[in-house]
Amino acid sequence: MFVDIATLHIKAGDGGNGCISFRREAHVPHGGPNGGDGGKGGDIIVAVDPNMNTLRDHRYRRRYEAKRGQHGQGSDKFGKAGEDTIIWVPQGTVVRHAETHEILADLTTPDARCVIAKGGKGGLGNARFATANNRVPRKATPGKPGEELDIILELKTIADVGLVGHPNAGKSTLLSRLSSARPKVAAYPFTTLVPNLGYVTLDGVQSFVMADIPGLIEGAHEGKGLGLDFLRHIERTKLLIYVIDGSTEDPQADFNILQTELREYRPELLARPALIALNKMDILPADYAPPDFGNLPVFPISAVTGHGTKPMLYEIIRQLNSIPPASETA
Ligand SMILES: Nc1nc2c(ncn2[C@@H]2O[C@H](COP(=O)(O)OP(=O)(O)OP(=O)(O)O)[C@@H](O)[C@H]2O)c(=O)[nH]1
Ligand SMILES: [Mg+2]
Repeated sequence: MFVDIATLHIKAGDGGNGCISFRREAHVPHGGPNGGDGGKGGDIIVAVDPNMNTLRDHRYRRRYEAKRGQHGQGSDKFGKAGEDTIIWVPQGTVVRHAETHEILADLTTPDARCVIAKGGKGGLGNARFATANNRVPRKATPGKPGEELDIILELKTIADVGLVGHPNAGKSTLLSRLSSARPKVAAYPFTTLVPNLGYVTLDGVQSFVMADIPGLIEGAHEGKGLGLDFLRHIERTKLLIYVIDGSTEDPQADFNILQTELREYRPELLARPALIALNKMDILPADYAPPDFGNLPVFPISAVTGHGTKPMLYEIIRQLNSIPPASETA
């Protein structure tokens, strides 16, 4: 499970002030009050953008303000309301009050939106205060301040598919090939130090979430390399993809090492539906015969060129569709 968190400071717009004004026309001796009301300040609204998948964009924009309402004017002109500010978030985002941790909104549907900070009401113009006894009211009220608070956005994503492989096998390359994620790729081991998530689309439809995690080596369960701790990120995936570098001396032995390490971490992981992405086919001879990996389906691919990935994607979708949805426990 990947948890994305962003803390934002938000300030709704202040209300505009009411206006004190009197009619001044040559032929009207005692002009009455005509000060208009101030406009309402803009609200801060949090709304779902179904195309967003992470809170990444909010890490850099920490402060949101909505426009203030305009002040009232003479001639009974009301101030214009301030424009609302919309903070776009991915579906599934929970909005909390940063201090009390109270849930302010839980945006579960693709069209969910919620006012999180209300704009201040506009003040009243003096036209409102005219009475039989007071025809020249010199009174107007100021606009109310807009609400201001710190909020925490929280998004929990469960990856559907986890990539498991040795360092340098091409996991990050595959993720960047299949999704818009841009994890670092380099020709040395342990390039990936923290897991990356990508949203894989097939035939233009968002299909599933794929997680790229750091490479595993023999002895990882004893702490070698980066250890096994990051496997918790893929513990709840429905499907595992073993990314095997087909150009190494013994891809079969590489695969066995991966399985041994997974078994050491959690034997249940071996029972999880899985398939093999036999990678780097572009640098192997055309007559290369894939070794035997037991019962698992093998897809010879090139993460660099994308060759062979489409049939693998169809198989992934097929398998995901045949797995009943996992019950949510956390
Ligand atoms: N020729 C070829 N090279 C590839 C392919 N896939 C990945 N590579 C190269 O292999 C190297 C490692 O790729 P990464 O995607 O960083 O590998 P990784 O599995 O994420 O590695 P770690 O993050 O270290 O665990 C890079 O130099 C890639 O360009 C492929 O299909 N063909
Ligand atoms: Mg990597």
